Amino acid sequence: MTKTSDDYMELESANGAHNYHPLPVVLKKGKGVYLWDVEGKKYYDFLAAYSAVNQGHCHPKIIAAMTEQAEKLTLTSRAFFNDQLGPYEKFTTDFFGFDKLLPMNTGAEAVETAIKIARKWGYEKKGIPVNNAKIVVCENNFHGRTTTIISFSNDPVANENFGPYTPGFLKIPYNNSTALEELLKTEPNIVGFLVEPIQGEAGIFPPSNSYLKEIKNLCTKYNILFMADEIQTGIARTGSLLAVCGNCTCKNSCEKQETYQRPDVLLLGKALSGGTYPVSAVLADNEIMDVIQAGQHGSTFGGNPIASVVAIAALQVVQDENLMHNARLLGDHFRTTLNDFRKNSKIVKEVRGRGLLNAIELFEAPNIPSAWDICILLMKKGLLAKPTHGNIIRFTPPLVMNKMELDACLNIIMETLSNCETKTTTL
Ligand code: IF1
Repeated sequence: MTKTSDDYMELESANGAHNYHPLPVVLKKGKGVYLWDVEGKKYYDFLAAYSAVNQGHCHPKIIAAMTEQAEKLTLTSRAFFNDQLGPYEKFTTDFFGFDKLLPMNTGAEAVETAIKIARKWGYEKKGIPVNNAKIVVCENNFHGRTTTIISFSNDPVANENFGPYTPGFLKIPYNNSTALEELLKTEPNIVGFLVEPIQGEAGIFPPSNSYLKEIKNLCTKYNILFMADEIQTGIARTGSLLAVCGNCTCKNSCEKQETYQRPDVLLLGKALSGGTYPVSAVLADNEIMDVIQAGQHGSTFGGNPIASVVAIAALQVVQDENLMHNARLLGDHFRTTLNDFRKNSKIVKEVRGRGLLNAIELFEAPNIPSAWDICILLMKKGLLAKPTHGNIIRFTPPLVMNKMELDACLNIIMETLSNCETKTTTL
């Protein structure tokens, strides 16, 4: 007998750890901007697996690269060389303009890698007394789920009862370069500043226009590493190749561009594989990356042949289809349209974002539906988006969406919100 959505949800509930609370939809197929559930209902994907599927579901070029490689060689470990890692490292360091790449699998591993690099660089290149290195992070950061990373989270849901916590992190408010400078003036053992160029989990908060430039300058002035976590914001999501590229839409990050605030350490994940495979990477120049020598860091799967070919294909698609440009145009249209709607709305408090990394924040009141309620209504109308923090909805579709599809989605969103407005007045 064929299983229904309810059957699959029951199976997970009975046999899987309850570490997620998904929307009640069971998906079995994806193509481009569309997803289908097990009953065959079609949806617009407005999450894109948290920006991992920027290139759209099952992009034929990425899938072809993956399946062709899967039939040849999947994993050698780094005990031996393989014929795909070198070409991938060459392609990707050229693509982003760094000397070296260190391959890992998940975003959290890339963050852990960056932390290890920064500490070792601090001891060996900066002469910080051993075991005294400090890394500055921001309040409301999200960098992953490992014990060290949650140690510097200030979200109790993420870190409560998971202590003892890893020491060596200092927290400052996000989007406040003065706070960074104050700290740098007084604390000599700082080795780096780890930051999301646009905070994601916190609710999609683009910083002020000058913030990235200010923090980049401070990192240079005080000789600490500017470590940009672009795991979510990178790879065309925000309308440029990287969020640190600013308003440049060229196909490669380029140092000539005035708006480009080049990080010392660049962290990538998610869309580096187009959501087909866990692929993450840390990029840096030689004087930084060379602190890591044989045996000091690694991973069984990091740099495997499938990941290597998949990542090249995924980046090639971003470039060939100029997804940064599309993300920028559609993102502007998305925010303009919803901001017009907001002017007459009693439930939409704010529309914000950059490129196709957007969120709407709802007013909170007993008669106003929650973000969850609205996501359920959107789901019924065939659009999948994700609530965060009770009153925020993230809207992050695959970047291969076209204007007609986006307009259809905007109609679904505004119709759903309008229905709630009508109900709000009668309550
Ligand atoms: C979950 C959010 C997205 C990240 C940044 C590192 C990682 C992430 C900036 C770790 C991961 C995820 C993981 C996902 C929810 C999610 C998320 F809502 F929390 F903020 F994307 F929007 N740096 N982000 O955003 O990467 O180890 O997961 O590969 O369910 O925890 P990972």
